[in-house]
This record gives sequence, structure tokens and C-alpha cells, in this order.
Amino acid sequence: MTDPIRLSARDLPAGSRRPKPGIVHLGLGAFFRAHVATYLADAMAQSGGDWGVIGASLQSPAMRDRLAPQDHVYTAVELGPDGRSYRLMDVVTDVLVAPEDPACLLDVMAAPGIRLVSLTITEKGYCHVPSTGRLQADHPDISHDLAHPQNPRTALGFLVGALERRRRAGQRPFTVLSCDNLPENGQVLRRLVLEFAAARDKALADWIEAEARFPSCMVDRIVPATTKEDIEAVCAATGRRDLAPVMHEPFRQWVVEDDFVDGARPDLAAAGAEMVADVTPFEKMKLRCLNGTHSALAYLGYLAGHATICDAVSDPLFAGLCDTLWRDEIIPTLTPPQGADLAAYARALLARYRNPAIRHAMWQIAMDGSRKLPQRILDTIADNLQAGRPCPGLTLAVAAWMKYVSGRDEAGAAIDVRDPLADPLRGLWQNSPETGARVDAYLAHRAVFGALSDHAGFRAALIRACDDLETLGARGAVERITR
Ligand code: CS2
Repeated sequence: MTDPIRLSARDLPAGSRRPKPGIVHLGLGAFFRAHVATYLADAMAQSGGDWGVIGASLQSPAMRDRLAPQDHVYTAVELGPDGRSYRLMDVVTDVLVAPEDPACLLDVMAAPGIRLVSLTITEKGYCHVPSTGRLQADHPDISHDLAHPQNPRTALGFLVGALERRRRAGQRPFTVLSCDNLPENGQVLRRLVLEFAAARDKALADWIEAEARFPSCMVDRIVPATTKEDIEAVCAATGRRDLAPVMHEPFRQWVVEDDFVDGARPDLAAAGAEMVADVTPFEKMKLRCLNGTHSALAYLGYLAGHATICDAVSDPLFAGLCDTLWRDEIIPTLTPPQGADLAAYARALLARYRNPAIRHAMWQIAMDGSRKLPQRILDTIADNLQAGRPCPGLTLAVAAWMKYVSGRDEAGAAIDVRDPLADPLRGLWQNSPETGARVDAYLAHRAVFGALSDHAGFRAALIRACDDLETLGARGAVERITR
């Protein structure tokens, strides 16, 4: 059998015109390529504009090595409950690998044609303290970047370095658009950039504060990690070898604050994005209803033996857990966006989770929990405590995270924990003499728990949840919650 031909720009429809670059995107992961990139492609198809993307990987050459040989073209595979569809994506025009040539990336970001720098660098990429949103000043890469501004490693170092070059050249700044799952992601990033810039040059920080824009946005699309089997299946279906396909659900949503430097942006509304004045109600609804139950299912479902979200919600016990969390512990903390029906939103989420074509692995959602829990679960717990509302389900999810990151499951088998705090948290569950000491050992991580570290009521509830988890197991503890 002949080897399949490698995907390339030759496979694009006749007459396709690759857009000139207008955007640098930091963090060329699957989510960007399956969500933001599809909106950009649709916006340009509807309204034109040179909003091509120069992607930049801040750590690894892997994505560049996969995309460059195929002219940065890749396949976006929509996995519907009733079948698949394939779309060739051509908005990425180049990929840089920052560690190979940081100065080159700084030059590209400072180029006048770049009017937008967007980011999907995951929660840990912000080098911030999750509970306060402040810069993690003792982060080794932050210390390095402050000392070596022409040779940065972090997104903050590149953003401030490029803005400094633009200021020196008398150019307008670019808009900075965080597309990560953080509450008020634009404002969090703005504060971090200003804090970092002020540590270098107060006048630069003042210019950025006055002239740059950092709109917040809410992004939503379930994008499971691409597997080797996915690559082979795409090859069989399309007759082309694509080493960088992305798999995604049909649903997508993008709600963006319309606050761009000189109004310069792609026509995202033409692509179906919602341009708003305040994204807060949308992001809180999504982070708590979707990401909060995602994390609860990931830890409790994994401990109960489920490998994917779909497997877990096919189990009536865990579908019932989601309903209980939405009804009793999450929706009561929300002010819905105007016209939104939160019960209907939750039902739609459960239908999305049930999509049998999406194999969304628990490990993918469970990773980096110390950076995800604050905005997904702990803030919701804090609001419930403030309102005097018990939240045993979310507290049990925290207990399950504690057990998960200890590195051992209920049978004592090792768990491949991927988390910035994996080392200090490993074994914490097993090594504590009794539950109170165990809980205190975790609550000592104030960067995760913030003010909850000192909340007696939360501590008592967490002790009860850990005891249930230890004596009843995840299934038994969930049964007690959802009875
Ligand atoms: C998931 C998110 O991996 C995770 O943590 O909860 O990537 C989730 O799939 C997206 O936020 C959905 O929009």
C-alpha cells in the first residue's frame, strides 16, 4: 500500500489565499487550533482582513515540527454524536519556538502589522498566585525574565518586552487577549503585565496602562487530546497524513469584551462570537457550571474507575452528582447573563458530556488542579459558605482532588499526577496520622485555598468529606451526597 501523502497547502481549495499575519498567538495547543482558529477563519471568510496567525510555542518545538512540514495546514475534526466532519484550517501562517530564538519572537510581536496578541497558555502559564492573582515573584522564570528582558521565557516577559519595543519605536501597542479559563482573564493578565513592567520601568508600565487593552473573554469548546488512533483515523478518512489534527465537539461559544486598541480586531461577531461590554456573568456561569463539574467528575469519577467524562455521566450516579451540584451548589451562586436559563444551560452541558464520540480523558481535566480548583470550585464554595448554604458535593470534590494528587488511588495504585504542586502534595494523604492533620496539611497551601485555609466551617466539612471518601470510597461518598 502506498504511503499516504503528507497534508500540505496544495490540499487547500483552489484559489485559497493564505491571510497575511495580524495576530501572534502564544500557546499553540489543541484548544486554540480547534476554537479560536475556527472563529478567525470564519471571521475572515465573512469579512476578510489580514488576521493570519503566527503561532509561538513557549516551551516545546513539537507543534512546529508537526505543522511546518505541512505548510501549517491541519485538520479540525468535528465529532458529532452522529458522525464526523473534516475541515482544513489555514489561518496559521508560521510557528516560532520561543526558546530557540526569543529575540525573533520579540521582533515579530513588535512588528507594526501585529495588532493582536492572544494566548492559551493554561492556568499555570500566568506565573501568578491563584488565590490572589498577584505575580509569583519567586517564580524562577519570572526572576530570569526580569534579569534578562531580551531573552524571556514567560508569556509576561514576551508581552512586556514586545510592548517596550513598540513604545520605543513610537508604535501603538497591540491588544492582549487571554483565552484561558480564568475569571476576568483580561484583567488578571493586565495586572500581571503591569506588575511585571513596573518592576522593570515605571514609565513603560504607565504607557501600557494608558494605551494597551486587555479585554476579557469566555471561551468554550470541548477538545479532547489528539491520540495516535485519531491521527490514523484522519489519515484513513482523508487520504492525507496530518500529524497535527485537532478533535472537537460541535458546540463552541466565544464571548468577548469589545475593547481593542483603536478598535482593530477581526469581525468576530460575523463568526458567531458575542461581543459584549462585560463578560463576567458568562465566564462565571461557564467556569462554575462546566469546569466545576468537569473537575468534580475528573477526580471522583477517576477514583470510582471511570476513564472519560462520557463514561462517568453514563453512570446514573455521576449524572446525578452533576444535577445535584448544578441545582444545589452552583446555580444558586450565579447571576445569569440576561435572558439565560441556567437549568437549560446545565441540561445542555450534560448532553455535551454524554457525546459518545468524545473520549475526554479524566487525566486531561485532572491535570494542574492546584491552578484550576480556585476558580472552578473553591470560589463557589466560598460563596456558598458566605450565604450559609451547605455544599457537601463540591467539598467532596476537593477531598477527591486531595486524594488524587497524593498519587495513590483507592486500590493503592499509582496515579500519574501532573500538577505544579505534585511534589509537595505527593503522599500527603497517606502520611497524615489522622484526618484533621491531613486536611491541615493541604489547607497550608494558601496559594490554592486562600481565605478558605482559615475557615473553620470549611475545614470541618472537608474533614467529613475526607472521612467519607476514606471509609465509603468515591462511589459510596457520592451516593451519600446524591441520596
Ligand atoms: C477542561 C477544559 O481540561 C480541562 O480542564 O475542563 O479544557 C474544558 O474542556 C473546556 O474549558 C471546555 O470549554
